[in-house]
Amino acid sequence: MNAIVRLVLREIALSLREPFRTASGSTRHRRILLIEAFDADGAAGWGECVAEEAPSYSPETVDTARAAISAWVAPVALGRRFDGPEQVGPALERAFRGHPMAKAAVEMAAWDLAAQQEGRPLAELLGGTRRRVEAGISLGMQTSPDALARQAAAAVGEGYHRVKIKVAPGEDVAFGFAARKAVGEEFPLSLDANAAYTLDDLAVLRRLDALHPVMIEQPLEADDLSGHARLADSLESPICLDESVTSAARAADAIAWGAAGIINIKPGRVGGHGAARAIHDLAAEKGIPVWCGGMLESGIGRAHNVALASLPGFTLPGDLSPSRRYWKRDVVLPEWTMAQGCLAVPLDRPGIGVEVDREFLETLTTWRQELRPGDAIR
Ligand code: OSB
Ligand code: MG
Repeated sequence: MNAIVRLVLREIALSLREPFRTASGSTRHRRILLIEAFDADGAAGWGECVAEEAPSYSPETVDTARAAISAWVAPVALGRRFDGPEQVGPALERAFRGHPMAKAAVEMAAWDLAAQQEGRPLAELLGGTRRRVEAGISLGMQTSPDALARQAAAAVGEGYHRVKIKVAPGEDVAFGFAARKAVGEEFPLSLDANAAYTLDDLAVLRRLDALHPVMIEQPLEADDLSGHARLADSLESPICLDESVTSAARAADAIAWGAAGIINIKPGRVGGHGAARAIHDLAAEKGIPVWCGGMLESGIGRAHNVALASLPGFTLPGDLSPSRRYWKRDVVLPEWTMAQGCLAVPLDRPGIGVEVDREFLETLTTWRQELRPGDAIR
């Protein structure tokens, strides 16, 4: 691929239609860090950083990612000859430790850029085989079980292939029962605890298990692989890991430990498409189903997720909802839409397959920085 000669970092402010509450906090107004990677011919690739404002879901934040990209990621990516985008992730891994979300934002922009340079859809470059991907919805925590039940029933009516609800100690059993009743006995319902429980909560986790969810996502803290392995032995429901899986190496450990019956792959969490693909390949080899998670992304991050989810091992519906579920107006054209509970993989256009609405983006931009080879900002 042609070298990246300029990076434009930008932060935008984008408000969700409704606050999204999980065990790790509530979000209404998102600060989203976007990356644009240019080559010398003016071709551009887009990336989106999934870090949130506060270090609740992960240790990284929008501000740490901004700093890490300016000081450490950009100098590795800029001006360097890479044979292909698959070399960008390993170069970043060798260069410095941690900061997978900061690395992923630039790595993914490099994948889009490479796809643009080749005039091929990103999904195809990644090895995708699906023309459409099944959508699931992740419902934020509600003030009452009735309110959650209404949302869950509406989601089934809209055609989603899976409904996930957020649970936390004290807001779990009654909400879970209400959701199960609303979606019906056979419908794929899943529970996501965002690391809110401990092994001392086994009694309540057993009551949630009795709802026969398709999985219980990240019940215990991120670092606790052995705890998840013990829990997997105590419950019927498969345990899915999200926060715990920050790299391909960690995914390998989780599988070897018996800590992950299912893996939620978010390319933006694990260091980018290269690592996401490695986890996909390993999971397929070990017979572990995977699905593509989400982080309340704009249409740009969503495009990357859709492209990844088109790979053959993504056999379960992802947290991939259409634009209007999140935003009054998305930053891409066309916006992401859902038909028969699926998002179409844009295979008729190069790169991420959607156009960034630059005019609208300018009105949302709160901070901007340009980086060229040689100007690491420390
Ligand atoms: O745990 O999967 C999660 C959103 C932000 C941070 C973490 C998570 C989520 C979601 C929403 O569940 C998924 C989406 O629709 O983007
Ligand atoms: Mg999760």
